[in-house]
Amino acid sequence: MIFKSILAGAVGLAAGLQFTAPAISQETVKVGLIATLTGPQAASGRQKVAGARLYMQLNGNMVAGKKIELIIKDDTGVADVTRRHAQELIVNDKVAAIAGFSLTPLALAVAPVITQAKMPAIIMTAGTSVITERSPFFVRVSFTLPQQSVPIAEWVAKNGAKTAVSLVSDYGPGIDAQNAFKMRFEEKGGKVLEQLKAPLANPEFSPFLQRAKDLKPDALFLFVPAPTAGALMKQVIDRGLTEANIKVIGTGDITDDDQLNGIGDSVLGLVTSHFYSAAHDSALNKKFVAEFKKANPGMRPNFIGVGGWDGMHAFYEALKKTNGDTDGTKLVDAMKGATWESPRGMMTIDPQTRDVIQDVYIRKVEKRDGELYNIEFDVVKQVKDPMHK
Ligand code: VNL
Repeated sequence: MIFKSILAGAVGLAAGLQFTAPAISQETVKVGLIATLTGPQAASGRQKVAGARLYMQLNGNMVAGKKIELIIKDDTGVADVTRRHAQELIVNDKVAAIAGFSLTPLALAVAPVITQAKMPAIIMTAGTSVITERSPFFVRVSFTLPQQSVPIAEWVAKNGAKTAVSLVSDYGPGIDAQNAFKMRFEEKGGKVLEQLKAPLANPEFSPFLQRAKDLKPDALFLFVPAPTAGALMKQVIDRGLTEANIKVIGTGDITDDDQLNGIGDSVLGLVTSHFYSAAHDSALNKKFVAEFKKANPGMRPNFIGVGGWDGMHAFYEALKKTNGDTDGTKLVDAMKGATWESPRGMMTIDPQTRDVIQDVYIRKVEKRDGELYNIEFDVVKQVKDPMHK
């Protein structure tokens, strides 16, 4: 009896095997998404995961005959945790690529790991220029701070500012933003009176804002990582800086679409430069925003969400190009020079630097249908990072 049923089971198994053989040979290709889902920067991880998932939802999970599986890890914003997840994803999960990286130190932490493993790593957020130079396996679909800061320096100089003060978070992207801003503003005849830096952790901006106010510059240039924007802008408003005859400007991180409605009407009219606005006027972006909202009730996509979307797109297209070959070097080569339409507009991966070339928009905070948006009114076309040699 037992023997019979084992036999029957074995026959069934054999038949089943034969029947499902094509499905078994259908390989799964894994992508590890390391996001910051807890801690002070958790808003970034939420956006990134939502953007990546939406891309897969709307574009399917079959690429070059392989099934794409996304493995999501929370690095809590701590570089050691990012590195450990990267190692485990590579060694245990055998992923074909990793992606994510909110804060610059998290991206830098995986550079030696990906170089050694020849593992493509798609940067969806972090914006310090030097990151892509730290490993030939980095590809960036987000932005760099110098790329965003130069256009706003030009805009504010053109609009009559002769003096400026900058205030940034004291780490990679802040330093990059501040230096690029100063370089171009002074090339255009302006003078940066002081470059102020506030600690990244537990930010207390008030003393720096008071110092900036006392210097009475024509303009105050600001950068903080987007999840910190609400805290910064509240203190900017409380100090009366937006009314003090000082033109407050910055990169779009300070008015990002996730935080903006919470910051409130006091920032109406504030001008920033950035590569993405939820109000960007294109058919693809309208669809992206509508689908994002439908899939994530109560959320509106920001530039980090778009980074999640475009990071998946870069991977899908590369895998198509290699006909499903997951060799890391081949995948990175396939991403070099790739051009596509993103919800942000057209973008290209620079084949020399593996960094993103894209339009940078000048935008102003306005109210539309009862919500605050960054409304684009000028554009610098296809900007390369100015720091890469
Ligand atoms: C960075 C740059 C992070 C800009 C951000 O938000 C941002 C970074 C998380 O490179 O650390 O808005």
